[in-house]
Amino acid sequence: MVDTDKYATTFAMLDRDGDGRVSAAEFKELMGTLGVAFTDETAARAIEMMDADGDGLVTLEELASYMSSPAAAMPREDSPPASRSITTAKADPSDRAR
Ligand SMILES: [Ca+2]
Ligand SMILES: [Ca+2]
Repeated sequence: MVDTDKYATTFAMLDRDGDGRVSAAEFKELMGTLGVAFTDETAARAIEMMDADGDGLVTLEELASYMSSPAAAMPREDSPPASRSITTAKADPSDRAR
């Protein structure tokens, strides 16, 4: 189980139109407001990394499980997500007790 509450605020920031899903465009826009210039491609890649079911949109649950996974890291330009398949899905939840 993932503590989605912990990421609800972050998710709300990302989900600019409030439809419960974050698109690459929304991600890019958010990064832009944070002063980080993301290209469409970089934003799409970041979404891909978090998009567990591959529908191109990130839900709060996907964001939460991505953020709480040990593999969580910002996308690097030299490491396309396709080459780092998520095989640790069943790994120890490594629950960080507060
Ligand atoms: Ca949205
Ligand atoms: Ca998805």
